[in-house]
Amino acid sequence: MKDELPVALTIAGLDPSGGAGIIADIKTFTAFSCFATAAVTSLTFQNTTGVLGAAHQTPETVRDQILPVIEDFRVAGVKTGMLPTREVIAEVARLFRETSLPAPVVDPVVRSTSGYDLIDEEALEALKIELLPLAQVVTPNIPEAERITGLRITDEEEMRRAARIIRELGPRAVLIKGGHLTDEARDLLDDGKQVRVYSAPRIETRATHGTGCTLSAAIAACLAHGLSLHEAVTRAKDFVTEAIRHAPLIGHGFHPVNPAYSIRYRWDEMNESEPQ
Ligand code: PXL
Repeated sequence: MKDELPVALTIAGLDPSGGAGIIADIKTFTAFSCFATAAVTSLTFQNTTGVLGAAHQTPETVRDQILPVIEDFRVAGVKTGMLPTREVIAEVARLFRETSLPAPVVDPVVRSTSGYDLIDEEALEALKIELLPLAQVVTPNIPEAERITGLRITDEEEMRRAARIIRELGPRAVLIKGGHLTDEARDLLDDGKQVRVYSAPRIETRATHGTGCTLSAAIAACLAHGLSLHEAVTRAKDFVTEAIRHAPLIGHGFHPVNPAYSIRYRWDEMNESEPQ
């Protein structure tokens, strides 16, 4: 029987202001009826206006968070987000090679929306060499795809070329998010057999903090439920559009998306029945 509540794991950074990183991932897993688990790779200091700094975890503390979880639970879906150092990436890659963890959705987080480098240059190389070959799917946005390939990407043809180059690094599939490019949010999935384009209306908004984290977590959750990658991307993209639409306009910078828009413990129902 399929698990009703499959366990999903995020290995990512903590954004204490709640918009991105593991907090966005946990909300997303929960919205997709997964049981959320999380290992912190870096404690960042930030709000919606920018990132002030970060205290990175060590390979040992990352491993020591993950091992007890996978010894106890069968993890059905995994995503990785901010992996700040070469050493943390090497350890995470080793865990994927040596344990029962399923192949991850890798969100190759490089820089925050506000322009802060969340990982260093050595870490980018380690990501390419050590982690991408183990990925089920890797989900760069345009700037990340440019950093990984060294290409300038200004149109869909160049997105296709970049996807092919990234696929040659070893992941089973590559999803390049074209949101930075055109009037539509057009994403391109290359799985080696087929190239598909997924399109959604681009919403004119400053509520974009956490979109990448939410998308990759939603894909991992759908894969944990046993959906195909195509179905997972379709549902995840639709979910991100809704999370942007329902974003609370809080904070003075890029507002956080709201992956919890559908989660309420009878809140509306109970408050509606209360006398004014
Ligand atoms: O959106 C990329 C991202 C991922 N993870 C963490 C972040 C950010 C952006 O700020 O803070 C922890």
